[in-house]
Amino acid sequence: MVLEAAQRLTRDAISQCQLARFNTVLKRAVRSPFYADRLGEVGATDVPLPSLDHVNDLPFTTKDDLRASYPHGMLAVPKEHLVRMHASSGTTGTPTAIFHTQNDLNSWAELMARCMHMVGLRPSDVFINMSGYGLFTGGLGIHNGAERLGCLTIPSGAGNSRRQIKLIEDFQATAVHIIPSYALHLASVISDMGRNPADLSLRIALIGAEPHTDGIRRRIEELYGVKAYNSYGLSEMNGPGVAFECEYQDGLHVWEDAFYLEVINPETGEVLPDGELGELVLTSLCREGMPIIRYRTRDLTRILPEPCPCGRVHRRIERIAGRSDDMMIVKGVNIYPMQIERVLMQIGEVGDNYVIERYRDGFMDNIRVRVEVREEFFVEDMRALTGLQKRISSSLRDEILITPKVELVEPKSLPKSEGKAHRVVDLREDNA
Ligand code: DLL
Repeated sequence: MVLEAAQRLTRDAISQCQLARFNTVLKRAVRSPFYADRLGEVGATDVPLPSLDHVNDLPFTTKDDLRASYPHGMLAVPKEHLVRMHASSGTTGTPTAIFHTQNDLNSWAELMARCMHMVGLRPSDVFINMSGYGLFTGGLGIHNGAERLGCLTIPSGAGNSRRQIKLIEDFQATAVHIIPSYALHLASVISDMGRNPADLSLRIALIGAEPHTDGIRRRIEELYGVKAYNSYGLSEMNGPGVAFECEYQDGLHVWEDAFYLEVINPETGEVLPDGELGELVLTSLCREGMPIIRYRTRDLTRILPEPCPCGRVHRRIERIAGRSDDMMIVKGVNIYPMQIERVLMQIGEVGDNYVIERYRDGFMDNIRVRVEVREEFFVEDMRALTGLQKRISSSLRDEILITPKVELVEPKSLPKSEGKAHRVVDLREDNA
């Protein structure tokens, strides 16, 4: 019941609790060396915000700030109050560490359980978490939510596809958490075993942790005969459990009693009105151990202004269009990998994996899109393949305004990672 009530908070209740919680979080944050300085600079260390309109006066926090204050500069409590640390999934540069108290973990599990409840998971479900455990928050974060909801929770972890399939079958799993690119790979392993993924007992898939298009979601739904719900989060804001699709699968509700939500113009920092595309900025409203204020996620999205037909008033964001740092400039045109995926997924012959290679062509940057073709279309008829290649090129040109090189490759020939997919490979000399 508590889970249901939290989803159904009224707008008034959300606004009231946001202001109170924002001020509590500010009070906690100034106990950390980082925010004592940062908030001190704008004179915001001991005066509560009179209204949420004043959030705008507070400085942003960036990934570089987290790196510079690594490991303990943002701690707002004594170390003995902490019970868990996670780290973000970045592979380059100084890592970032995020710390949690027991209360932080409890509220995270509650939020995660709320997401799962929203899409219809119940204690009667058998839930398999195919996320990597360890520092990645998709493991323990999702796990604790599922247990909090009361599901039988199987921590199978990433990879080892045959064992995953056996676990689903032996325990008649009804729900799964799985990274979208791995869901497609697992389906092909099941098909290779001469089986149909749709014959498994699954009814719900929670998919997230990496950018993906609605086309990929539809493929997953068709392959497994499930409803697949987009799940968004980031380590800096706990991990999964920040925003989640409801039964209408049209945008992700951000739990606004726990996160203060803004979308800004990434160039100017100006807050944009609902409906405009920009960079998502989040403030954790419930954190004790390591509050983070106005965090620039670098994820691009917009707040959907229309009310959701489900009646929940926690505002929705559109699925993530890309990251500001994923943008490629090719022949003067700005291109995001998700634009390319959207086009590819509309072409029936295109298989489940692709990679975008950036390379130097004389003095210019260019891109090559290597695309797996579905088994049944990968025929020896050169004419058919050349026709397909031309069709992909021209559809891409319509979307991204330049004509990239397109190379068709055999099914299952492109590298596959067990974690988040690496869709863009940079082959330019100075980046090799
Ligand atoms: O990926 C948390 C998570 C785990 C979310 C499991 C959902 C499920 P990080 O490793 O810190 O945390 O990576 C966060 O991944 O800023 C986005 O760029 C991207 N991302 C996460 N979920 C989505 C999504 C976890 N549903 C970064 N769609 C974020 C698009 C996503 N991008």
